[in-house]
Amino acid sequence: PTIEAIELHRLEVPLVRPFETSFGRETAREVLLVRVRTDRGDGWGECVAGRDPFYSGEYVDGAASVIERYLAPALLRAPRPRVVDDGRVSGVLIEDPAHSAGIWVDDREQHVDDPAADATAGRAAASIASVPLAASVAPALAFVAGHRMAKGALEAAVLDAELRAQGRSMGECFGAAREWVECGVSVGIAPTIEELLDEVTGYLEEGYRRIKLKIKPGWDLVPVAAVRELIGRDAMLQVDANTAYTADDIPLLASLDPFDLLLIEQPFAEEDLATHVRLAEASETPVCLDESVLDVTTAVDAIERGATQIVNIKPGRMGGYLEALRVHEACRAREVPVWCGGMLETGVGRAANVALAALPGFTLPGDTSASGRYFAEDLTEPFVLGDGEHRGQLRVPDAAGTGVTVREELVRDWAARPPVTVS
Ligand code: OSB
Ligand code: MG
Repeated sequence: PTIEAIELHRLEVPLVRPFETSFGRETAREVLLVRVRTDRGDGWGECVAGRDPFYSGEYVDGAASVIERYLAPALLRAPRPRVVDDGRVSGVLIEDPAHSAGIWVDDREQHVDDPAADATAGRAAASIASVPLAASVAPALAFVAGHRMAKGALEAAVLDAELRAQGRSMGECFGAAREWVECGVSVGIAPTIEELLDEVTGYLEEGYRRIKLKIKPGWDLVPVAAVRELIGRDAMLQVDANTAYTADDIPLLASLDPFDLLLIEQPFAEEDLATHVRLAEASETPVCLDESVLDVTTAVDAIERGATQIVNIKPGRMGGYLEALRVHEACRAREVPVWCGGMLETGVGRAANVALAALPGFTLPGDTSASGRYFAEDLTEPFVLGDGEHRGQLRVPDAAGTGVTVREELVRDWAARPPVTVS
């Protein structure tokens, strides 16, 4: 396909209940959707940036601005990618006037005659070569520093359009290993312990397989102890601090060990791997990075240094699904379990996350909750937890692209600003 225009849609979607973390409280999701129009049909992507630059430096006004001013114009002018598949190597070559040799997208050359070549790497290499337009997005946008969430939204929209044109699903493209994925739920900081326990009870009744509690200084040991007592020894429980602690808190965090948590997520600052290493050494509970993992390079570095024993994969934070696939592979090769994080996505982003969570390295339940955990009404057909043998699971969409349909009347009705078109 050829990209003809890029539209930005800004919406505000109320949350069914406020979501409070160590960095703030949200009562509505400010959504930025990107629609890519091509000569072979459209694709949609969701930007995961929040209203404020509190989780990371990115925020939705900034993402919309950088897309409109820099990223969308560059993508519309980008050279067409060329697929190279000569039986020995397969990948995507982008001929860039600034690089005499062009840019080679796939970093894992697949030598098909090499018996030592890893079968998983081969599958992923093939999947990238099958979506040359999506694979060309990151290189075309690399001249802009940072802004991974903005770039990831564009890549997701291009990937959706390209796969729809091929009649292929995201799950098939990514290499999904299952048709249903196990779901956890991320539980915000509550006004009281009683309200927290009520909320957790409701989620367990709905079937969620794992509870994640948001914690911060002053809201940690007591809620963790209360929820562990409520749900019993065997239920999966983990915590997420969103960078709220410092090195002085290592003894306090290590004192969570008796509660048998699956993991403790990002207790310290994004750039502070060293303190995460110290906690990992001082505590039995595995440390899991979220904010610190920006791409495959930072993921491998954090693993090798001992700063993370488990990785939260959020494609938006890593600049897109194709980089998320690389992180998944790197973790799998090192036997590091991964799980799919969430950013309160609507059905647009959720559909792609659920497809990603079906990959073999995703061995822990993700923050891929049902639509109803966030919204009374979703922008797509809702994601609903299964029952019977699929209790606590979501089905991986199998129709082309994301596999879900954006309800355009809702995009209009819930618009917070007029749409912007770049062409
Ligand atoms: O740290 O995982 C996080 C939501 C917004 C920003 C950051 C985070 C979260 C969540 C919710 O924990 C995950 C979800 O249910 O989408
Ligand atoms: Mg997190």
